[in-house]
Amino acid sequence: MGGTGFFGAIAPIRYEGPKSANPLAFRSYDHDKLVLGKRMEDHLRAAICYWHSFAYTGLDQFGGATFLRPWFGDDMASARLKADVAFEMFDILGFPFFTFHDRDIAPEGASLAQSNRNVREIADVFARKLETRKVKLLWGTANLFGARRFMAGAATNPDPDVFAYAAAQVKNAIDVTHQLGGANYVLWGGREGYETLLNTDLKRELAQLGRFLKLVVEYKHKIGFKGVILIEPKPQEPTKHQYDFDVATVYGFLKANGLENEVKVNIEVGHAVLAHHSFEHEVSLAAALGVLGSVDANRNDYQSGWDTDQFPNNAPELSLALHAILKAGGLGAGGFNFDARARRQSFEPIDLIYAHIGGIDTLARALVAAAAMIEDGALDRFLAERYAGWDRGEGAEILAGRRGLAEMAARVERDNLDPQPSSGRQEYLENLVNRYL
Ligand code: XUL
Ligand code: CO
Repeated sequence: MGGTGFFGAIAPIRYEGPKSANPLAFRSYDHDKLVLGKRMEDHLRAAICYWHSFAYTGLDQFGGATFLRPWFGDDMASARLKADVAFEMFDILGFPFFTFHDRDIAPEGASLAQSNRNVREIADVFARKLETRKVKLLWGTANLFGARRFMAGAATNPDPDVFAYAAAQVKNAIDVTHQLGGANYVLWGGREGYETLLNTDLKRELAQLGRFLKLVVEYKHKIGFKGVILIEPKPQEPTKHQYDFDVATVYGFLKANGLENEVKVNIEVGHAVLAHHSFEHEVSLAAALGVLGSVDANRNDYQSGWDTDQFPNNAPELSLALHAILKAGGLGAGGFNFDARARRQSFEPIDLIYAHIGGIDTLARALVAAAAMIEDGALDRFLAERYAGWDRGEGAEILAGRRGLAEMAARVERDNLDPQPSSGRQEYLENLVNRYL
């Protein structure tokens, strides 16, 4: 037992293969294993998030903290202890990345200047730890939703001084993300939405949000930050109606602000479910629109209607999304960030480890199944054949804009066209997917 002693005698987790009964071993995640010619670790780019693992206390609507962590406190000594424990966990799990909000890593001070100094002080602690480790920063972000001042929104607040305060906080968060070599910077609009239109000027708020995003992009270029700016869609919670509802809504917003080539999306599995989409729908749409950035890996309860942030455990379901990601050429600078928390009864340090082992093993199994789908090619062949008419002849002419309604009408009538449907073969295809799992 070394360091803080928080994790006791838990040794670094190793791959032992699917036959292993050791609960402290990976059974599917073999980081060096080549999948479609690329290391598993490089496909998944897994990250441990700071907030759920080290800041969440176990509280819910009906009860307070159940996690009794020795670093729970509002002082810098606690923040340093938290950083030590966090990096011990990064060492144990060996994932290549981590993520954080500014407020996860350091306490708020008496002024924003002090709060920002606190964040920079812990970022310096991180910087020193990163020198001797392989773990890197996948993304940083600012918490613009927890503090009382943000109750009516950050960028979308009726008070421009709150906008300015949020901008000052984001500037600092981008600065430390840049300093730490972050691969991305995330904006999740936690309070960017509304409860009732009776007190909300929706048109103004959308314009404010657009201005804020433009400022973030401008600043990124000004300081030479090469990471990708990501927006994380979510349909509801905390507000009744969030402006970044889903991938389609965010894309429309980016287009309206001319930012579709500057900003991508960070898609969270549970948020897709809350928007009544499947995760693979959100991934496929983002890929089709050219804005697929990164993933917040978790799962949501299908009945609750609120955000449950559980660890992934359903490989068959995730394999379809992994298939879409592989077809899109991967996540690039993105990765799979475990935006997931152990349940409030799972309060022991070892529960954090079990949770992440299960999460990454699930992703690894889904990845291997998705790679088998690609290698076999049957799914892709089916699609290619189904749409082949668009690759040639009249289909290609229509797409290229060389046929008007009148010309098509003339051809259909002249040739007495009577198109016959062909089977969509859904059950056949579903059976096929099950063969790869
Ligand atoms: C909230 C959520 C956030 C973002 C980062 O539902 O997912 O944790 O991922 O702010
Ligand atoms: Co998230």
